[in-house]
Amino acid sequence: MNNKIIERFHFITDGVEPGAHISQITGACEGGCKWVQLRVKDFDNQTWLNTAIKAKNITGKYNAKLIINDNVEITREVGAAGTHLGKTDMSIRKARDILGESFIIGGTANTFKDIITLYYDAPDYIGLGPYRFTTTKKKLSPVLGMNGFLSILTGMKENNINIPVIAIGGIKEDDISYLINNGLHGVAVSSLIVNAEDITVKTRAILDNIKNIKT
Ligand code: TZP
Ligand code: MG
Repeated sequence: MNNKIIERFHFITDGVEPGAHISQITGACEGGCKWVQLRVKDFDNQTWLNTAIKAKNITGKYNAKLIINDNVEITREVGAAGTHLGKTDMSIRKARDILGESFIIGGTANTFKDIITLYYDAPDYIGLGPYRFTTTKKKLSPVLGMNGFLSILTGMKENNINIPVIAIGGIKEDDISYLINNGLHGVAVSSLIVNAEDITVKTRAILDNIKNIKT
């Protein structure tokens, strides 16, 4: 069985070229990141697989988990830690049938209804968002903000739904402790890291900040 600990900090890659994803992963891992989601868009399957193999080699060296966005086959083929499935991707249930219990499977939610639907398929974590508007994702769901997050988290508590929730979408450095102090298990960020002047330095600073949060 893989270790299925859900980290508080998830880095999501973004870029047009495979090389961009790879250098981002190297930079984030060098800064101590233990959870990397490879999120590629419009790669042909072979390029995607080759990129995932490289990503697995790097994350493996740093003992970081690799999560493949929206591709159960590549997840299995490269021996990634797991996969993340969006609202229009394969269902969690189907992915679980294919991957079994040892892989991490995460799902995306934008509403409390999404959470209920996911709950029956028992994902290992839920990515909830967007917190703010972001240009990183096309076809963005409605922005939730803290009020949206709090009402969904309250609904989960009232219904005894106990799944780690990771905030996503437009998250800035100063939001992180606020989000975690308000019941989010952690955060998933892309542009905050991708656009950093020095990815390694930025990652390290964020992780230090998270380590000092008293929940
Ligand atoms: N899903 C909802 S928002 C988002 C995804 C994949 C992108 C998050 O990226 P950023 O750059 O941190 O806003
Ligand atoms: Mg998807």
